[in-house]
Amino acid sequence: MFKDIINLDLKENTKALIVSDIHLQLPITRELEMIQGSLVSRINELSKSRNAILILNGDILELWENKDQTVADILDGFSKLTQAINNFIKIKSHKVIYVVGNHDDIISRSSSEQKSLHKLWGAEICRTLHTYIGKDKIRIEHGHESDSYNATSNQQEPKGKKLVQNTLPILLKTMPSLFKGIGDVVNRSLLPSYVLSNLAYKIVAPICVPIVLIISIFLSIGLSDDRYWKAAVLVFVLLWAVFLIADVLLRFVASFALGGGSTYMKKVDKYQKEAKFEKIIYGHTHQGLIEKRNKYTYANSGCNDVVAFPKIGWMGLVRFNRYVQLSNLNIDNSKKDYLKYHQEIVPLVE
Ligand SMILES: [Mn+2]
Repeated sequence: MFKDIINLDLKENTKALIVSDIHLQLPITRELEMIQGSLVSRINELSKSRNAILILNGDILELWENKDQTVADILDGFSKLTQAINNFIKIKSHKVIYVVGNHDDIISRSSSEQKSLHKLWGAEICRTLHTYIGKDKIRIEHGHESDSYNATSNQQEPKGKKLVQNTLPILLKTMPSLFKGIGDVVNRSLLPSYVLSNLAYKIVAPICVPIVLIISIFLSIGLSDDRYWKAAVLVFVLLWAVFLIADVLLRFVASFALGGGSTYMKKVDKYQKEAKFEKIIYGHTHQGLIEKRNKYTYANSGCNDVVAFPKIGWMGLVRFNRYVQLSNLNIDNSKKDYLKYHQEIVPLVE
């Protein structure tokens, strides 16, 4: 039931909707309910086309974080989405293709999970989807193999999986105020900034600053020596400067060390030299876009998930806001410019 490569011939006037990185898991939160509603309406819209394909480009299900949840559990839980997909495949010329990602990689190895996916969503399952439009060879993959932290080729368990399953739960348990929500940070070079901003806004500013100030003022009055409160203020000014400088330095180091950004794109360029294609459609990074490279076009289907973006906050210290990102790529092979990216960003009120 699982194929390494599916070759797909697109009939004339075919529309394809490509979505990825939804990380569906139970229980259904307010954000997941919003995402489900949006997906249902996009699938219903796609259903109106006679020839239509729904391409689920990996990490649709979150099977790393919750090892006890099965494909069937999650698909049954998201009943509105399952219903919409069932209505979609009732039409004979419609197809659902599930490309396996890293967070749902178990599907590529478990035939019972493949059966659930086939039975409940009517999906054909693969690692790579190949199709042609005109002279263009288009390769559709989740994209984790071009990410050294999540590639499966070199080692048994990718580092990303160990991080999600072993390291992150410990950090969340011991220091929740610093690490909660870190998985929503899209840009890897900002991961240290996220921890630093939590340290500044959740611990230093509301707890440490008032306590030290009160004690120093108390000592200044009690001992009639104003050097105490002056020393405390000086320490905080220095600390503020340290935060600003550390943020810049850590961003710089992380941009090289954590494998995102240009490091990732170099791998994709290298991959194009081996696999030869005119267009590649990835997911995985959660950063949706269509970009012309030297010899090919790189497109990314973004994500349908909660994301955290930085902004400059109080006294120039970076802070993060959470949003729901709803994105997809569309293929319409009746058009010359057949590939389009669309995204919506909905702010979340905490
Ligand atoms: Mn992924």
